[in-house]
Amino acid sequence: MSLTEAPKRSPERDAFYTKLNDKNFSALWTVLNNLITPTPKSACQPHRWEFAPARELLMEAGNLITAKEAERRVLILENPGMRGQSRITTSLYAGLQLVLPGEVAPAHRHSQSALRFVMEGSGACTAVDGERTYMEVGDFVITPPNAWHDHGNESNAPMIWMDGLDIPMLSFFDASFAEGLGADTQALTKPNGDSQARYGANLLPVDFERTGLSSPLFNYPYTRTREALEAMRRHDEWDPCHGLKMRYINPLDGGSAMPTISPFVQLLPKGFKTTSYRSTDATVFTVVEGSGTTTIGDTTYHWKPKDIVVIPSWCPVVHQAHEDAVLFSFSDRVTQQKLGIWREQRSAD
Ligand code: GTQ
Repeated sequence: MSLTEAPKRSPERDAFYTKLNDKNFSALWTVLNNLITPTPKSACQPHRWEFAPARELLMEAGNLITAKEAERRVLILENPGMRGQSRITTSLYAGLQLVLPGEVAPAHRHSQSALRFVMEGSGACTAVDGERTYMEVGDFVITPPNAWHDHGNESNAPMIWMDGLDIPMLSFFDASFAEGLGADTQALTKPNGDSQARYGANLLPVDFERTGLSSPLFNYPYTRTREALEAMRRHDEWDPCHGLKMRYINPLDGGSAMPTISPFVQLLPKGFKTTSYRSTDATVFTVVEGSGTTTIGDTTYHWKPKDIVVIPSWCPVVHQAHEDAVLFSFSDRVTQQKLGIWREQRSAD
């Protein structure tokens, strides 16, 4: 028996395998090398989606169906190695959502966690658990598991954001629950900015009791993120693999802002080239500012603002910034860390 090679077949063995198959058995030694691989083997492929053609298709969708009829008018980013499975990585889903002026995406809730990363538009809003937030380009917004949420656009321009959800992960665990509210919008029980005031000022209500694993903050505005990155570039050393890379945290415990998804933002200064890096969390990134290239294995992808790139597990990655660049990314790192299976390798050539 070998971890890398299956034993030879023979007519006698094949006959036995057929007999096993009829009784809902199979022989481990015929599949072991594919089950327990020396390093990650994934169907997930690296890929880049350019924003401009994606936007054209979204606008075409906008003429075909309303947000209300669609429930969510989203173009799913299908990983080329896993077509038809609604996955951008093995464990994560991503899509591009369009809400046109005057539209609503009706209130519903589900056990899947969602993040929004705003790509275009200004002043559309999402309501989460009785509170509304208005969204701007670069804002990172969370819908925690089982939270009622609806989206609206009272501005006079289209609003486009990237959705990231843990849909494949919950399918894997057969743990999907969902329901509609039966109304376009949920009742608002809190003033705008309530959670920012309560949890976003390094303060907590004195008798605060935690209810879920998600951050009590649900909008991380880009203006504050960008200011932080800019202030740090004057003092911090650049990390050879990451430039200046930050995690979006849950202020209650410093862990990931979301229970199953790790969101990040990073600054790469003009001319910076990272050293090769790989990790077991397949990562999706989108470009907020700047342009550059990312080499994944032996393929190089050029990127510019709003493009989306997926990096599969354990593929060596090198980023190069042609101008000051800001990348937003997300992966299942926090889940892998909770399970004790996450690995990384710096200088992964
Ligand atoms: O906005 O609630 O891309 O429920 C997929 C499922 C977005 C949403 C998606 C969803 C949503």
